[in-house]
Amino acid sequence: MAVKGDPDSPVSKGLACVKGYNSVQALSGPDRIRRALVRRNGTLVEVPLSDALDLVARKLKETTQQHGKDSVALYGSAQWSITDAYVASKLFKGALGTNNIESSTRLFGASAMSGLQGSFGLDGAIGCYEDIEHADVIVLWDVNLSETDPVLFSRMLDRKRANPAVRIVDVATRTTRTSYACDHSLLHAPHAGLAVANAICNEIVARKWVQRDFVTQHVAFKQGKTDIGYGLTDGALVGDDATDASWDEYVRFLADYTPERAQELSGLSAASIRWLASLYGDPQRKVMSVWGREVNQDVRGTWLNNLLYNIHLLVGKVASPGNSPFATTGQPSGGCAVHDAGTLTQTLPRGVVQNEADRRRAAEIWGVPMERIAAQPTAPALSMFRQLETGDIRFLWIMATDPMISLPNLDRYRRAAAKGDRFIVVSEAYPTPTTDVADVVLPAAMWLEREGIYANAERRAQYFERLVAPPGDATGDAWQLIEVGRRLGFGNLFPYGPASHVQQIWEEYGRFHAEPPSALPPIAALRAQPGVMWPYVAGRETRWRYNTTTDPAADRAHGGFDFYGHADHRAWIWLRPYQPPAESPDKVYPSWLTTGAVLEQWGAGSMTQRIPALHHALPHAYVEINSDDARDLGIRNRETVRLVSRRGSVEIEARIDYRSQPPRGQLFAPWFDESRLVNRLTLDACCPLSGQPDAATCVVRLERLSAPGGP
Ligand SMILES: Nc1nc2c(c(=O)[nH]1)N[C@H]1C(S)=C(S)[C@@H](COP(=O)(O)OP(=O)(O)OC[C@H]3O[C@@H](n4cnc5c(=O)[nH]c(N)nc54)[C@H](O)[C@@H]3O)O[C@H]1N2
Ligand SMILES: Nc1nc2c(c(=O)[nH]1)N[C@H]1C(S)=C(S)[C@@H](COP(=O)(O)OP(=O)(O)OC[C@H]3O[C@@H](n4cnc5c(=O)[nH]c(N)nc54)[C@H](O)[C@@H]3O)O[C@H]1N2
Ligand SMILES: [Mo]
Repeated sequence: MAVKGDPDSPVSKGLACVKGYNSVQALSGPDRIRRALVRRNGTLVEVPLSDALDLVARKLKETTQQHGKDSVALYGSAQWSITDAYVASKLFKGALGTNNIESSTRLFGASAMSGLQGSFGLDGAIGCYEDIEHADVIVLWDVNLSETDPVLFSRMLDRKRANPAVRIVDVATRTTRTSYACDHSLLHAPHAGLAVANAICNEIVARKWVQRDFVTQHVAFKQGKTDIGYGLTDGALVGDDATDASWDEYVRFLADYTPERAQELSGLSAASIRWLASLYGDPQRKVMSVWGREVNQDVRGTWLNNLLYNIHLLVGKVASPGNSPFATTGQPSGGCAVHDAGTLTQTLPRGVVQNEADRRRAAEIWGVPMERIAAQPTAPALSMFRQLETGDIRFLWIMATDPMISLPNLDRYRRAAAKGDRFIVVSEAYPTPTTDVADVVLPAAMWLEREGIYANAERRAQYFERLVAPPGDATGDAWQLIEVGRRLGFGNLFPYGPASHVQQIWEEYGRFHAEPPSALPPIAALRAQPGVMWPYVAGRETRWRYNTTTDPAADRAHGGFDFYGHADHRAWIWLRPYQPPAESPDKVYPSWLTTGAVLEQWGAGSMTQRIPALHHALPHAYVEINSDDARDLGIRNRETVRLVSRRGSVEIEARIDYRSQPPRGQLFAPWFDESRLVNRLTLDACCPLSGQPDAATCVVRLERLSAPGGP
């Protein structure tokens, strides 16, 4: 087995990254889980798969009988294929009748989703990757694409190489390999995006760069709640209660955000802010903004998404080739839209549980009584683990994700999961810190060992075949869920065959999305092509939504654009103020720590650490220190230091002038390494509108372990 990029793929154009080229080796690590495991007297022992599935079904039934249907929960993943996700939602929401289902999507994409819904009324990207080939300016807000999406970044650099006038600007908190490859690098303090984005809008208005016709015809102004807190105690999502605002009110609101004030809040110079605004404001240039996890992972992540849309809406640079505000998202099914297939507590395969019409549609397609689908959302991801802590949740099934590494404030949730009377099922391919707390482990078939469909950030559904047999008793996640559903007596809801279930499930899911705004391609089209974008209507995919020349759901009666996601057919500019983060540097914890991904390792490292070339290239996490700070502190390259936050501490190797350079007072550490759990330090505050944790940035103290300059 070997891997090559698919030259016919319109996304990768034949390229793969170093993880892609080595990916098949992730299937054959020596400690691959091949059999089901059940914990007996403290140790996991092999059992026949059907015994393990019987036990899972029995525990599910017992727990709901004794403690009610909301005492069981499923924590899944955007690493799921869409068909896995759909079956999971059907089993929990449609069969068991609990909304206790969440996924890792909450950790990276929830604010992208709520931001799109606030600004446009629907989730799913507006534009597409092809915008790269049309843009004159590409602004990267916080994404370190040279490490986290080198294939997409290559496409941007190709655009630049072919058209030297194209400008790529990196707006970030530290200087990375991405910054070096860009034309300009602008640094600002963590959590200052709200101030910078509002100041750009202030400057666009002051310089009269606003596209008046577009704004008059297609935009409405809205005010939301401002006293929303940090989601620390109550996990319930806060609603926005939009009220109308006027243009004059918006201009008065922006008056607080002069470039000079934003400079004070962000450390980015007023001149740089004015220059950035001039790129957006220039009527001759098409602008694409790309942002990722860090914009979303903010206690005001929804607001920050809204503000980035505001910039594009003011200058009318949206929904046309090259004019594109674009949120990239992470894991394979990370496009934060319909393909989530109902795997967040509030979502159904289409719409939300609070909406009666959405519940009725789901009940009809699933063939269940409508009353079975609970009308109130339950606990978004971190609250789900807090309920495990309190005992409100007693049975938790974790699939295709490794929360005992990836959750923030990790010690708290590791303790919760380890409590004696909690029953934890983990579907996994390898032993991980999450299987360490499992009572049952179900062996998972991985990518290429089963059929499936992923959907990427540009709304492109991509089909993959089963190419090799899974090891031992390993099966796909959907099939495990189906087997447990049948054991619970819901066989009539899961009438799928072992070889045909992916096609059957995709067709059933397609019934949720039969109308133009979100119509899905048939599986035959997916099998015939390397990916198809939805909305897919009359055999054609949609590249730019809301544009009446390209989107079959948009109505020309509204002019060039029809923002049909909102009942008023307008996109909304939100008045979102700057507010400070949940914690900021102080005397005791003087440094910002930002965390993130590195090229060689994926997610929690369980797959890439089993690939020898990647493991040897970067076996362990480290902390990067600004070289001047390191000299002042007497810290030498590669000595071990201790990082301490309000929540925990980690001993870790110091790196100076390594692959990136944090500014003074700032540190950076990747979080992939199970032997150096960086998430013991991070904070579990949330954006209260989206429920997404602000997991990636917190304040810490750096301690030396040896005498200055010593060994
Ligand atoms: N501090 C900090 N924390 C973070 C982040 C950060 O930047 N900083 N990033 C956050 C982000 S963006 C994300 S997306 C999350 C990611 O966090 P996780 O979702 O925990 O990370 P992954 O490594 O993608 O986890 C996937 C797991 O599924 C297993 N697996 C692979 N294929 C299959 C399959 O087909 N079926 C099953 N059942 N299992 C399979 C893999 O072995 C792996 O253990 O972490 C978040 N946590
Ligand atoms: N090699 C590799 N690639 C991956 C992944 C992986 O695990 N490994 N995971 C995939 C997934 S699931 C995701 S979600 C994406 C994530 O990919 P990206 O969105 O690129 O995320 P990171 O590299 O984790 O962090 C981006 C940058 O944000 C900076 N930053 C921190 N705080 C702030 C802030 O307040 N404001 C601003 N403007 N910037 C800030 C950080 O220093 C960091 O350099 O990558 C995907 N690609
Ligand atoms: Mo992610």
